[in-house]
Amino acid sequence: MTQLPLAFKGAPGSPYTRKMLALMRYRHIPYRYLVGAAADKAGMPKPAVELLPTFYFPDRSGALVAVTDSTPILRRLEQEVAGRSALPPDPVLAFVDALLEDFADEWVTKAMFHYRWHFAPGIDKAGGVLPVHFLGVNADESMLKAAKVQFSKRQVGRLPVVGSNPATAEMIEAAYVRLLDLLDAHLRGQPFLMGQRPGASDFALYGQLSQLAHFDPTSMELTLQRSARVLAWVDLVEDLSGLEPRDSDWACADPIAPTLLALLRELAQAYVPVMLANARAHAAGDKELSADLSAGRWQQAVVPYQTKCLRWLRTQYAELGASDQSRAAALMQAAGISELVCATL
Ligand SMILES: N[C@@H](CCC(=O)N[C@@H](CS)C(=O)NCC(=O)O)C(=O)O
Repeated sequence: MTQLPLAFKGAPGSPYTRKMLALMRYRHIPYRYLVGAAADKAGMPKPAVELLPTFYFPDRSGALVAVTDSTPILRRLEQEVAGRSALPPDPVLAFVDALLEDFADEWVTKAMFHYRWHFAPGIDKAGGVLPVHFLGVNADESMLKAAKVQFSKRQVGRLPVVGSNPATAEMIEAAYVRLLDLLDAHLRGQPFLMGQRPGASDFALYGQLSQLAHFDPTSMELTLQRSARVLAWVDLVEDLSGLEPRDSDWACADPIAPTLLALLRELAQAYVPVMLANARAHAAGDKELSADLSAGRWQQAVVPYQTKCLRWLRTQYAELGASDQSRAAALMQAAGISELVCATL
């Protein structure tokens, strides 16, 4: 059983940290937020791959174990802490929620990384601010200056790893603008992706937008120009501790709201073809993937972790009962994204 308050390591500039913080505030899960170096100073264990956030859960003997990956952790917290669930009870809506959660985590994050490390004002701001989160506000100025140079260089160097390069930059930016418009249209009808109460996908999207709309200067300005509504939504999802959700507040999966279907259609533009191309390239032992999108050719390094994400989604789909699976299949078809679960790799 989870020991509360739940300790975890994170940082304000990490979209997945922000996803989990907002989730825990909404779910009334008490937590201990160990920012930057605090976890190491407290002697917390290290995970196999150091990622933010890292959660510390007790094993059977009570010893703390470091655990990463927000998506399975969110589900583990549903098992261990009751009430105020962020997972829809209708299995078809839960599948839609998982799809949109993964889209935010694995696709929208490309926009987040691109806007942060592609444009000079973004590099300057992130390079200046983010190291302070780790080194402390009272860190020595010369140390911060050196960290700024070193950290920015490392992150800019990772742009191609997440898929931002001269050929894809325009595609990423156009996709972000489309997302803002789709989200704006949806939020005119209901306050969350999942209806009158938030689901996992709301927190995942919030996590990425906490940076895109509120930190990185180029995307901040763009977000405000395009939709003050989306910007305000991010402010609100940050702390939903006062929302009193009811069972009847979940969205309906059939018929699905036209604005939610429009968002699912967006997944066909790049997320689905890139996830499939990634899995195929990984299975073939290739290091690079390429996918022909309607906007042009997408090329980037293979991301092995995303083959795991695809597998999770396919398992969730395969485990749907027969009638739920045909409801989900009809939805996927209407959105033009059936391949995600049907294509043989
Ligand atoms: N799949 C992970 C992703 C976590 C992740 O990528 N975190 C980033 C920061 S937002 C990180 O720690 N990157 C490692 C690094 O920068 O070295 C999750 O859902 O939590």
